[in-house]
Amino acid sequence: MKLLKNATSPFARIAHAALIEAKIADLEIQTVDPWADEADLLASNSAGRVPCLVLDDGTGITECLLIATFAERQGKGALSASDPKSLAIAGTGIGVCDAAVQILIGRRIVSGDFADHAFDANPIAARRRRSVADGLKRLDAMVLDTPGERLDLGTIAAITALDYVELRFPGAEWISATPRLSALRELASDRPALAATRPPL
Ligand SMILES: N[C@@H](CCC(=O)N[C@@H](CS)C(=O)NCC(=O)O)C(=O)O
Repeated sequence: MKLLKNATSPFARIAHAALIEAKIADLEIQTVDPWADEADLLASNSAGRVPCLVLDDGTGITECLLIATFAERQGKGALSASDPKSLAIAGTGIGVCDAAVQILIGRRIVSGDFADHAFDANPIAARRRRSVADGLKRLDAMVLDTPGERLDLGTIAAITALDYVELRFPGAEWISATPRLSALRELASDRPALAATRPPL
């Protein structure tokens, strides 16, 4: 099977990390640009977004949490993705990623360029910043002190959220420190699911 992804999408990272943690064999990775209307991506995902998992029979599974659900079932328990606390953390982590991505997309809608921050003055941008900041605070209170022997979906999503926010909003003064989540990230840093999917600096 083949995962269509790019290097920076937090959703693609969650899907990829879940597939690695679930020990899915013969996983091919195809890097695509979700903003370029690439034919391979549009053929498997009408929304034209990453991630998209294409099975050997051509079935396309979109949405990172659905891919994680598939990974959990295929992996026969190697990925823990159904414990209620882990699901609560995963949902909060995805909420942070979603709000952060929406700020980037807002910038692109307003000025056509991620680097132009005109959108950031919009009240919707302020709401999304609040979601990011409050979500990270909540994750900091919720996450495990140490990663389990196998990473669970909540831990994957929480660390992905922190890495993505730091990538997109380096040094932002509206984001508080996250000592527990940062410590968990450090402890889990060499786990293949995280190390092999880390976004570029
Ligand atoms: N809800 C989706 C979100 C996927 C998504 O928004 N991916 C972004 C990259 S971070 C994308 O492909 N954007 C291209 C576009 O919106 O056209 C998921 O959980 O997988």
